[in-house]
Amino acid sequence: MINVALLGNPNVGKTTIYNLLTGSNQYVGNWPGVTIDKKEGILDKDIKIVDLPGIYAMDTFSNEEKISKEFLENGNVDVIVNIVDASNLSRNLYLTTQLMEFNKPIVLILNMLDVAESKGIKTDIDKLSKELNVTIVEVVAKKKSGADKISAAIRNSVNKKPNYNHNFGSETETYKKLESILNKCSKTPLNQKKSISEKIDKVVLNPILAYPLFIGALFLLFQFSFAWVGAPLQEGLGALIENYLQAPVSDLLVNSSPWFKSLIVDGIIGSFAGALPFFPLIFALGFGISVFEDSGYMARAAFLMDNIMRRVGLSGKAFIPMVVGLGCSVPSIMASRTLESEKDRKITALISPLMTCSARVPIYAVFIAIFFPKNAALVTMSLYIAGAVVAILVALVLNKTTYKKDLEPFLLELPEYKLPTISALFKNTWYKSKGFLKKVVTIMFAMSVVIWVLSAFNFSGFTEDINNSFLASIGGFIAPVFAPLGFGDWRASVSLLTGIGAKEIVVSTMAVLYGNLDTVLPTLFNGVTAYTFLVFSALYTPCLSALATMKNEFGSKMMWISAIYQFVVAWVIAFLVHIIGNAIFHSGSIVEVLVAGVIIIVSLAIVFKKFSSKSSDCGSCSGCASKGSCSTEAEKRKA
Ligand SMILES: Nc1nc2c(ncn2[C@@H]2O[C@H](COP(=O)(O)OP(=O)(O)OP(=O)(O)O)[C@@H](O)[C@H]2O)c(=O)[nH]1
Ligand SMILES: [Mg+2]
Repeated sequence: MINVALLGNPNVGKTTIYNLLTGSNQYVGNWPGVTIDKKEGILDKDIKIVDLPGIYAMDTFSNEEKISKEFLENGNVDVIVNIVDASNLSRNLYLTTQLMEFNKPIVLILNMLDVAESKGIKTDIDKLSKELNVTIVEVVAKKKSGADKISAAIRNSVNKKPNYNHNFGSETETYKKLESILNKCSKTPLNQKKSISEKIDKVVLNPILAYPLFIGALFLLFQFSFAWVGAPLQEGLGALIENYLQAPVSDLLVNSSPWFKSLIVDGIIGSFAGALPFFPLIFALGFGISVFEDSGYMARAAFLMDNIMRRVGLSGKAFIPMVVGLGCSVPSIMASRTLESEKDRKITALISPLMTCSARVPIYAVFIAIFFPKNAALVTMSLYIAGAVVAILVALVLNKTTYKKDLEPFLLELPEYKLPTISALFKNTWYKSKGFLKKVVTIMFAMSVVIWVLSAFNFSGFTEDINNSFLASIGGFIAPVFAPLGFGDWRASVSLLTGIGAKEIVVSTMAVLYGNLDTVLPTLFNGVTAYTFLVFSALYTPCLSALATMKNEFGSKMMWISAIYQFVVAWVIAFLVHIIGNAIFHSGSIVEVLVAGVIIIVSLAIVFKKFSSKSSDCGSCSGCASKGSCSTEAEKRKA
């Protein structure tokens, strides 16, 4: 077996090439730090390929970079396949010079030739290959070609003794030698036209337009997924299941025992009817987020958020795990590995699950369709924003109390904008949404049956009156916790409790316990309590998988902190929403409410100002002082 390690700077296409070589489907995205763990695959039966997190240089600090470094130092590596971005050679080859020190055969892959070409960069490959004494293969990995060339180059070089003729010396000396080699081998046009990315950034990062555009993009995302795709398809699918599955099966079982009919119709089909129709919505939302990620806009959003993040003591990089959290909290907790300091990693892992994950989306969809159909996108957006704002406030408090430490520089590289391919978009969307389908047929199905058993029986046997069931007794016990929030109904409490297993289960439990949600929920909730329920659902305790991930990454103490603090925060905020909502809609004059509202907002602003002090610049390079961020890692290193 030939052991090959794929190494290179972040976001140069390592995973794209890994997928190409091994036929795998690992996640690819247009920002640095997508891969955070090593992955193994096989090429032609006898070549083992290991995909690794991107790494800028060997003197590395973040956790995922350490994984690559340690693998190279301790792992079994016969050939290093070093992938470089042909449009950014000088920075990429700096790592190559460091890889040479391991004295292993290197195959250098020049990827992104299309981008280099569009920038007018021309490289003499033969010359460069001679200068560096390495085999070079040119590819455009995105076009899915070049696997044969790479495989041949690996076989050719595996038994060759490396003979690297450059001693690159210290960091600056290095850079100097590399520059002189590149001057000989590569030509970049002097009057380089502004690249398309630069032109787009003039608008997207414009100080006045950037934030309205960001909010507009989010609004469009929710309008598209909730109102345009989610709602109509949800209704259609729901009707299909009801008319063509639930009703006929119910007719079929007309002569069977009531408990058996109830198990099949209410327990099993009821739970599917309560969950499956949300799949189009989750798919559409995943699609929209994938467009943000693949196009390169997400990295810009992180850049825009850097200012706000700094005020709460975090780097803009923390925003990426938060965006990942819009899909699922599990990868978002893991994505916090890309942050340099332990403090940042812990805070980010604690706040990311406050972002609305896709599993919470069905809860929003059910309540919004019933209570706020005319303002679907606005109400949805308010819940997403609530998650983000609470996350930022929690970070602020943690930073001021528990995890005090100096700020680190923001080192997120802005990738080129790329037009995402349809196949890549669908792959990424499927990656985000397949978990929902899997849960519908596994945990949700199983939980629904358990819920049905507990709701259909008591010590005397089968009961048609759900209020006499085992579950009613359990629910009655926990319902008082939620009574001050306005939804002390035991069935709502039980649904929230099952949501700690997985958030998708909340609606399927409601479907089993309430039957037809459209007719029952309006008798138990009004606009204010419905919104309060949504706010609580948006913020409370992450699911068991997220808590297990927290334990794996940070230990059990963090797991318990995460579970308990989110419950408390959700409860307190939902309580405030309930009181304020009632004040606005159910009591007092509008003037009283407005005055009270202004007083509360001003007080919150004072508290926020008191806690947050604008951090000074990191001082690492002049770029930070003027732009608030290093545009490239290399600039920082050079500085
Ligand atoms: N234009 C162009 N884009 C490419 C090419 N190869 C990969 N990409 C895109 O570059 C981005 C990064 O690709 P990845 O394969 O995730 O890069 P990576 O090196 O694994 O990134 P990290 O895991 O973050 O270190 C994705 O948007 C890819 O679609 C190419 O040859 N040309
Ligand atoms: Mg990768």
